[in-house]
Order: sequence, then structure tokens, then C-alpha cells
Amino acid sequence: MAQRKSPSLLLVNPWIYDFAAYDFWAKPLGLLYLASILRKNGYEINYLDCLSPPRPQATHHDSRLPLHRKPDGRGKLPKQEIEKPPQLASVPRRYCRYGISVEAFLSEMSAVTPPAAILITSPMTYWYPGAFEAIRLTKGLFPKTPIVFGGAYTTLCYGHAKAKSGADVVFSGGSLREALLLISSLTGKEPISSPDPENLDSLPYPAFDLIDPNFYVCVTTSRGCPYRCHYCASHLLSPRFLRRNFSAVADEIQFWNSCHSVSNIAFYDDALLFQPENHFIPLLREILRRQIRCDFHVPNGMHVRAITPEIARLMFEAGFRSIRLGLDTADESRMESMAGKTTREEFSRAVDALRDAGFSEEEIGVYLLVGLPRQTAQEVETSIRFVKSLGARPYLAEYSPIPGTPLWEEAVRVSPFDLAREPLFHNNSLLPCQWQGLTPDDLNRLKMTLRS
Ligand code: B12
Ligand code: SF4
Repeated sequence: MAQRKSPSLLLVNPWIYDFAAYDFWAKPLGLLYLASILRKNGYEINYLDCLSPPRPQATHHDSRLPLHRKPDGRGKLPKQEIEKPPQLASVPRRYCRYGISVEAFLSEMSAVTPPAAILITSPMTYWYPGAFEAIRLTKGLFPKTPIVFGGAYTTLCYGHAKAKSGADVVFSGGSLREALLLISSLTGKEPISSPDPENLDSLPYPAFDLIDPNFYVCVTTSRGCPYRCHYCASHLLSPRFLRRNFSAVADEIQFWNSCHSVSNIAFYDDALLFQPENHFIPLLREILRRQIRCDFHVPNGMHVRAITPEIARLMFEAGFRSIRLGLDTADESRMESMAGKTTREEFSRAVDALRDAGFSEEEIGVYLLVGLPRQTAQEVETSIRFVKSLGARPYLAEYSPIPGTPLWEEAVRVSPFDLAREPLFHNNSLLPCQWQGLTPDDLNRLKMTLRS
């Protein structure tokens, strides 16, 4: 009997359209999870990543590639200056398309077997133009194929995506089971293996093998966050806080390390250090016990309060290299008003613990938020001085207002931009809540003080 051919799907990680972009451990983890689940359900997956170097079998070699990478895979993305969207016309900065050229994209597309559905992601709300372009181009090539659009943008700005994207289906939320059922309804293929929404360990490993060459892998040990910082969208993207078993996480890290020779791992958790005695400490001990030799990175801010001398020592011994602490501000009244995540005293103790464990100043990065509603340049400057005085390295994280978060209404009220109508204005590089107390010039000046 002739075997029925598996339906094929095309998954696209689109370009970034922005004033600046850099690959800082940035991979489309949600899309790669989706790819592995769909593969497990018998679909054939074609993957096109506009932000990754072309695969050796690529049909079109872009003259601006290879991308300028560090040995660990971080690095600059190739870019092409493009016209600004009219909403950003008055911004005195260059606007670029980051990633492969449109010619390379079209050439890769033309080699793809017509898919049963096209799945496109979008991680940041203000990066939607890159995804819209991918939707437009794939629709031109495969006019009869349904396009499904998902990711953080479609979840946080569902109405905007539905009205403007041109996608056939706009998917909101983080449920991989629902995403699988949706694809089944479009392709007519019954699901064979559906993930248990209560159990993150029921998910197959994300399909990082599709990114070739792959320098680093992003791992998440949990979804969501038990805290509610006023500026953050974590609870909107993952309403429940769920964790994996630490031993299953160690299995995954060992798998990437031994089967794919990946030696850099970036943790994507929102709350890696929550109740560390049940989770992070056992994971660190397990990594040490199994003698896994990798460099570990934590690009998201870690919880300062949880860092003890024991955790700092275990992290250092396990091979953590770049870490970022989420201090946000050193202004005590704002610290309290922002859900009391930590105090200056706790921060000072955490930095001491990390320094005593062996981390250098360069390795202890500290995120300071800049551009919160009514925040002054003076406050940020004081925070920068405080962090430096303790022997750590401040990094400015410009505030990006997100619909549905507790701080959103205030951001909309004070912003000179029409945030509620236009997600492009969520872009952190615009300093969306700028005012006379903190202007773009102040920001440039603050940036200069960072390394002085
Ligand atoms: C890891 C991370 C990063 C990484 C890179 C991520 C990347 N891919 O580019 C780093 C550390 C670099 C980063 C940087 C920043 N980030 Co960030 N980041 C995250 C974080 C913590 C996790 C994202 C993630 O991968 N989650 C795990 C995967 C599994 O989930 P997912 O991708 O959402 O996918 C799920 C669904 O959406 C769905 N899905 C996804 N794609 C598709 C496609 C289809 C077709 C379907 C059906 C479904 C589907 O499937 C998944 C199942 O659960 C989120 C917070 C969060 N909890 O999501 C913030 C978040 C996205 N970041 C945010 C911000 C503010 C930033 C910064 C601006 C911070 C700053 N001020 O400097 C920078 C900007 C970067 C830049 N300009 O270059 C905001 C969003 C802002 C916005 N307006 O959109 C978030 C929401 C955090 C917050 N503050 O609330 N970030
Ligand atoms: S900022 Fe961090 S700690 Fe606060 S709610 Fe978001 S993920 Fe949780």
C-alpha cells in the first residue's frame, strides 16, 4: 500500500526592522518548540530563519553574509537601511532591516515544496513590520496556503495583528497544545502526540538542529513568573508559573552538549532563581555531578534577593560566564513602588557573594531601567554610580511599555507618542516615555557615564 506523504509546513523567523539590533543570545524559542512538536506529529518541517547564517545547502548565498559572529555565536546581524515607516519619520536615526536579504529569502522560498500551512512568529510588539513583510512575501509565493501568525506580538497586540497583518489566522497565547490543534484543523491531520499543558517535561526539546550552524542553544527551565513587576508582561504571556524537573533540564543540556557539540547555553527563564533550594541549586549540583562542560549565560535579569554565597559559588563552579542581575533602580522609594523586588542592601550582599565566588566586575552585569514614566535622569545616574561603587557593571535597559501591564495606562498618559494606537512606539530605543526630566540627550549622556 502506498504510504501517505506527511504534510509539510513552512516555519519562518522573520527579519527585525529596528534602529538597532544585535544577536545577544536571541533565538525564536517558541517557534522552535512548535517545530519539534509538529515534527513529532508527523509533519515535515521547512524552516527559514531570516536572522541566522544560511544553511550550507542554501540556494542563494548572500554577499553580506556570513554574519559577524563571536565564537560563541553572539554578534552583529547584517543590515540594510530601509525607509522608515511614516509613524517614525521624525526620528533622527537610521532604520534597518536586520537579517538576510530579500533576494536570499525569495530564493530559499522558491526551493520549498508548497506547504500545507505557513507559521510565522514575532517576538517583540514593535518588530511587527519584519513579520508583516514575511507574511506579504510568502502570501505572494503561496497564495492558497493559510498563514498562521503567533508569538508575543500577536498575544499582546491581538487586535492590531488581526487588523493589519494580512495573516489568515492570528494566534494569541502560549499554549502549544492549542497551536497543534489549530494546525491539525488547517491540515486535516489528526494529532498523534499532544503535549501535556501541566507538564513542561512532556515537550520535546526545541528543534535547534534546524539552525545550522548552531553556536548556542537557549534553554528554559520554567514558564511564567510568580512576581508581578509593574512594567512586565510575563503573566500575560504565561499566566501560570510552571517548572521543569531539574534532572530533565540537566538531560537537555547534556544532550545539546554531547550530541550537538553545543558549548554555550543561554537560560531564557523569567524566574530562574525563584525558591532556588527546590530548583536552581539542585540543577547546579546536577550539572557539576555530571561534569557537563558548558559556558552558561543568563541574559534575563536574575532575582537579586535569591543570590547567596552558596548559589554564587555553585554558579561559578558550574561555568556561568555572563550573568545579569535585575536591579531596575537603586532609588528606594521606586524600588518599593515597583513591587519591592529587592533592596539596596540585598543587592550589595548579592554582588559581594558573586565577587567572593570569583566573578569579575565585567561578568556581573546589572540591568537598570531607564525611561520609566516620570523617572529622572538624576535617578538613573545615582543608580549607575551605586552599581559601579559595588564593583559590578551597569547596563541600561530602556523601558518598553507593554499593553495590559500595570504601568501601561500611566505610560500612555505621559508618553509623547500615541502608544495605544501604534505598537511601533513601544520601541525601547525611542525612549517612549521621554519628558523634560529624561530626554534622549540625557540618555546619551548617561550612556557615556556607563564606562567612564
Ligand atoms: C528571552 C527574552 C529576550 C532575549 C531574546 C529573545 C528573542 N528571541 O529575541 C533577550 C535577552 C535578548 C531579550 C531582549 C529584550 N527584551 Co526580551 N524577553 C525574553 C523573554 C524573557 C522570553 C521570550 C521567550 O523566548 N519565551 C519562551 C518561548 C517558548 O515563548 P514565545 O517565544 O513567547 O512563544 C510562545 C508563544 O508565543 C507561541 N508562539 C511563538 N511563535 C509562534 C508562532 C506561531 C505560528 C504560533 C501558532 C505560536 C507561536 O509558542 C510559544 C509557546 O508558549 C520575554 C518574556 C516572556 N516571558 O516571554 C521577554 C520580552 C519578550 N522582552 C521584552 C523586552 C522589553 C526586551 C528588551 C527591550 C529589554 C530591554 N529594555 O533592553 C530587549 C530588546 C531586544 C532588542 N531590541 O534587541 C518584553 C517585550 C517588549 C515588547 N514591547 O514586545 C518581554 C515580553 C519581557 C517584558 N518586559 O515583559 N529578551
Ligand atoms: S520583571 Fe522579572 S521578576 Fe518581575 S514579573 Fe517580570 S519576569 Fe517576574
